[in-house]
Amino acid sequence: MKITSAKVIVTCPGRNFVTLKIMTDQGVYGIGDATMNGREKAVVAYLEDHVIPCIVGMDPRRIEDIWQYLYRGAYWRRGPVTMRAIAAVDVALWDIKAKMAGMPLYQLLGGRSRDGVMVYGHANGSDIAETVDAVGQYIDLGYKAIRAQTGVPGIKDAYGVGRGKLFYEPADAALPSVTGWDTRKALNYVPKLFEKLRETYGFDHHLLHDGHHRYTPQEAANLGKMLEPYQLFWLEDVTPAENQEAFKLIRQHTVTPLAVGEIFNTIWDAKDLIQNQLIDYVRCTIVSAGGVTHLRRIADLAALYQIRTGSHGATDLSPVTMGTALHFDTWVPNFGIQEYMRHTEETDAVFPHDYHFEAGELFCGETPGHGVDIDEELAAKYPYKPAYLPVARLEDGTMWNW
Ligand code: KDG
Ligand code: MG
Repeated sequence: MKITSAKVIVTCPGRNFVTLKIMTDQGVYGIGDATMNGREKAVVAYLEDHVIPCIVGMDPRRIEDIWQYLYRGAYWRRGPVTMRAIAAVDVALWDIKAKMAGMPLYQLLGGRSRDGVMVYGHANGSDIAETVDAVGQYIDLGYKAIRAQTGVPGIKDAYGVGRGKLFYEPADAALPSVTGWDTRKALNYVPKLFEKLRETYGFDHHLLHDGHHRYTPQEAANLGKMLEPYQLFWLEDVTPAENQEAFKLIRQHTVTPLAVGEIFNTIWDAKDLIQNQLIDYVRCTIVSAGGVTHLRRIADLAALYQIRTGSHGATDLSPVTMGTALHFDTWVPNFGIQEYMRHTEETDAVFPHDYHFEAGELFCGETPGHGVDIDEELAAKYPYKPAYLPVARLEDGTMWNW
């Protein structure tokens, strides 16, 4: 069996997505997601100029060997562009293998470990009252877990506050828009949101919060401690994780569970955090961390330390990643939770898929493969549109972490 050709499809049904389609001499094809929010074309060039010419003619059944060829063979290891390109190939090849086997992907991974996959949705508002209402809407929709983000008085466009309902798109301008940040104001305000949420809805639902890399380790420890009475499911990306040791300080001061990993690309980014038991959930997902083949290694390492998965699932991860992640979640023994930020109707139409939401859980389908396709004709109607994530500055103009 041979790979005969491959192509990259870029489409913007409300936001940009980069999709790789691999064709074979047996008529079976597979698709993988290669989207990198705000830097899409870098991955397109990597795939078109440096990956596709190498894999045409290879045996698509040799998934592991092709993964190693692309990782070791590039010499330049790791990094978000390389690992997304590898992920796109890997997912397309798993799709092909599962289609050839006539099985849904989760069966090839080891079979079903659970019926449904608990997801969390994004509730947000411009202030506490609006966010409390938004959380109520998710509860009415049957969600068991909800991430809550609020605008903070005095901060321009605090992270996570959207314009739409059930989904929002942070990459919203042809050049990065400038948002603000002030840690003191956030530390004074965010705990009040969770106090109000528990007072209003009690303790039956899981609540989550994303710090989006804004706090220093000491400030993060302080936030974790202040949130303890509200029993969060997790506090996410509370400080940047390039220095994995930073989490020691946070861990020494708070029992609020910690989640990290949506911008990690390899097991090496998470190794010290996992082996020193500095986190509770690892948030790497299919597209950013080298596909199914590599994510499985991360999850297996995490399992040794009772750390569970919590795959990133924002709107910039295409339905191809969501579908594949759901097969992964259905199998992985140390599953924690899956993020689920809904896509627009336009996006769902471009990527026909067989997963569905019911009572706070997502269910992958039984179609052979990962269950997600791309309607190329429809995709062509939505040409690429430059869109960047915002940047953040402190009040005095200093650049901060968005
Ligand atoms: O492209 C960036 C988004 O994926 C990110 O800001 C979303 O932090 C995020 C989350 O937790 O979903
Ligand atoms: Mg996040």
